[in-house]
Formats: sequence, C-alpha cells, structure tokens
Amino acid sequence: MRPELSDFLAEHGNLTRRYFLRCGATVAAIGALPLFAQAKEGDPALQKAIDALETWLTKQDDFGDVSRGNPKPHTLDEAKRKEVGLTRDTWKLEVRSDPENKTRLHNPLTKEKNTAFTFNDLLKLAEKHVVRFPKVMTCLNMGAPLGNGIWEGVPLREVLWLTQPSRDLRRVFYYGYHNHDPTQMFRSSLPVGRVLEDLNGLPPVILCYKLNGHWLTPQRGGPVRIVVPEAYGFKSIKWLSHLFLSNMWRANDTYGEKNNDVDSLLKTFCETLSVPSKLKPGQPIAVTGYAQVGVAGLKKVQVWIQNDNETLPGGDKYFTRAPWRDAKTLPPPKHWGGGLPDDQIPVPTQGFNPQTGQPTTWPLRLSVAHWAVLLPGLPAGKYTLRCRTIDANGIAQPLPRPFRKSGRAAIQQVGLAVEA
Ligand SMILES: Nc1nc2c(c(=O)[nH]1)N[C@H]1C(S)=C(S)[C@@H](COP(=O)(O)O)O[C@H]1N2
Ligand SMILES: [Mo]
Repeated sequence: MRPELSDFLAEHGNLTRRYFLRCGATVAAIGALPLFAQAKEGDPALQKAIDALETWLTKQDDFGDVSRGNPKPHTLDEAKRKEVGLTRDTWKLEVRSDPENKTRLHNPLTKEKNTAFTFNDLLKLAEKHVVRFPKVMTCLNMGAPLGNGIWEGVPLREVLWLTQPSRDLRRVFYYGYHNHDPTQMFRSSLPVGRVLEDLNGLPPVILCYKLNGHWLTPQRGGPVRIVVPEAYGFKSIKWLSHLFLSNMWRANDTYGEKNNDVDSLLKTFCETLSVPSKLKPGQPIAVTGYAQVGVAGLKKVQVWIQNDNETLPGGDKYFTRAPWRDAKTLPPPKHWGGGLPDDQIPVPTQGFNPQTGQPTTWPLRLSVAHWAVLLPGLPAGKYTLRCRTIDANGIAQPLPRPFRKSGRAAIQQVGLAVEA
C-alpha cells in the first residue's frame, strides 16, 4: 500500500466513532424501508469501504486523459517535443491581436519580433504572482471527474497586460499545439472580463505549469496549459501555444461546435464509489462515494434505496418526494495524496490556512469531497440505490441545471440484490 493511502485510512478510522454517534440518532427515520438491523458503531464493512477510498488529490499520471490529436502531442518523443516547443526550455507562447477581429495592442508577443513569451518569462512572473488552488478536472461529456489537483501558475491577465492592449478587446481565445494541422486544432475562449477580474472569490484563470507540486507532465498538458477554475475541462487547453486578443463578442470554442453549453460552470453532483455487490437479508449496507463540489457548493449528500416492486409516484422525475436519508460528508483527510511533496499543501494555496496547512472551509468549492453511509439491512429482494447532492443553495441534484450538454448531473442508480 502507498504510504499516503495507509495514513488516509488511519485518519478515516478516527472518524468512525463520531460518524456513528450521529447516525444512531437518525436511524429510526427510514422512510418506507423495513428496519432489519440497526447500524452498529464501528461497523467493519463500512470501515473497510472508507479505508479503501481514493486519496483526495489525484497523482498526475492517474488522471483520466482527454486528448485529441493524431499523434497525441504528449506521445511525441523528447526530440520532437523540443523541436515543436513542447519542453520547458523550448516553449514559446505567442500573444497577438486576432486578425479577423482586431484588438489594438502595442506590444504583441510574437516569434517574428523575437518577443514571444518563454517559460523563463513565466517563472519570472511567478516570483511575484504565483497562485495555487485546488480544482477538480471534469470533462463536460463524461460522468466521473478526471482527477482532483492543486494547480499552480500565473494569472493569465499578467501576460495579457504585457501586450499593452488599448481598445477593442472583448474576448480572449487560445489553442495548443496540434501537429500543425488546422483540423486537429482544439480551441477555447473566455470573455476578457473573466480574465481580468475574479468574481465571487474564484481563483484567477492561470497559465499553469505545476500540478500537485510537480512540473506539469506532457500528458497533463505540459509545459504550460490554461486552467479555468470554475469551468469544465474543455476550457483548460493543454500544450498552450497561441493566445489571441479579440474584439469578437461571442464564443468560438471547438466544444461549441459539438452542441455543448460552453458557458456552463461546474455542477454539484455525487456518485457512489463502493456499494456491496452481495447482501444477506438484514445485513447493514455500507456505501461510500464522492461529490463534485461545483460553483453552488455542497450542503450534503443523500441516498435512497427503493424496492424494485414499489411503484413510484408519477410526475416526479427527480424523485423529490422519495424518503432520502443523509449521508455523512467525510472531513478533510490528514494526508492529501496525489504525490504532493512531503504531503504538504504548498504555501500559499487558496482555500488553505498558510500556518496550519488545513483548509479554511470544508468541503472546498470546485473540488471534491467523499461521503459514507451505513443503511439498515433489508429483506430479500431487488432494490435500486440512488444518491444525490443538495447544493449550498438547498437545491437538489440534478437541478438547477439538469441539461446533459451543460455537464453531467443525472441521479445515479445502482442495482442491489439481497439474497438469503
Ligand atoms: N490542446 C488540447 N487541450 C485540451 C484537450 C485537447 O484535446 N487538446 N482536451 C480538453 C478536454 S475536452 C478536457 S475534458 C481536458 C482534460 O484534461 P486532462 O486530460 O488533463 O485530464 O483537457 C482539455 N484540454
Ligand atoms: Mo472534455
């Protein structure tokens, strides 16, 4: 077992007592379900499931990958990556006016003029402007997050200001290395206001060069990618090579061409991570999972087990009238994982106290939290388990934004068989 994992487990071991004291108080309210067995303190099955949870941070190499290109840029060998500017010593970012929707700027950063922005320039800006923040990377079109990390970089606006724009600037768009083939280009964009200002306590949009304290790997988009804290993954362009300041007034994202809602912000939703595959009648049911904490925050996670013979009331497609039960959101782990050097949150990191290294609130927005619950046992039969989040505004998943092409938030359902 990896050391950080065993420590995480030890930490969650301490949690169990508190957890069950709380659970004992609610165990009488089980809705339509018969109560077979009372959840006992220190239930070994639940403990085992909590002990087996993933670490809060994901190692760079363990992230899910969403990369286009033939060949994918991160699969090029080192010599080729040097040739095309995909190593830290060869990287050059061009920042210029969009030729079709010109912005007036006095100092474009270009290769012709030998003013392109280098990795050294980036590190120099970082001495004064470095920012770090936790963020979950999620593909708008996939269910589970690709990974949770602490992203480090320089606010994009610092580079924007170097170009000395003076007028006609409404939007910024950008793309990465794409084998010099226009059909392979993957492009995204932002209103300039989002680049210049961080509303509602959001971290800035960054030019990112480190993840979990290590240089960004080629697969994660190194040497430099954009990271947009509150957005789905397609805004966070990897192998960044070109940035355009534009007077365009609408989005021109590659993802927009694929019927996606390109203005969608991260949603709050949850899924299970472990559900027992076989259950005996009366055996308590240990369930764990994660929640993605979107821009709306997270109040709690709830679960509900329905007997498959029960008919559901009509006209309630989000099951708002079902007898949902609260699960327990797990507290911050003592050990973060993800390959973080010495397992220490770097200082400063937004959302963390620089003295203690602990989060200032929990769960952290734009990141993940884990949860667990022990449900009372059931008679033999077939059941469906569902889970949902209630966001910090009190709104139950999949509302307030239920549409599929603005990111996944469907209520997950898992079959359960209880057999004698
Ligand atoms: N240059 C480039 N950047 C890209 C992509 C890509 O194909 N090419 N995929 C995007 C999409 S759709 C997602 S969801 C995220 C995935 O990030 P990851 O592979 O680091 O997990 O990267 C984004 N950045
Ligand atoms: Mo994606």
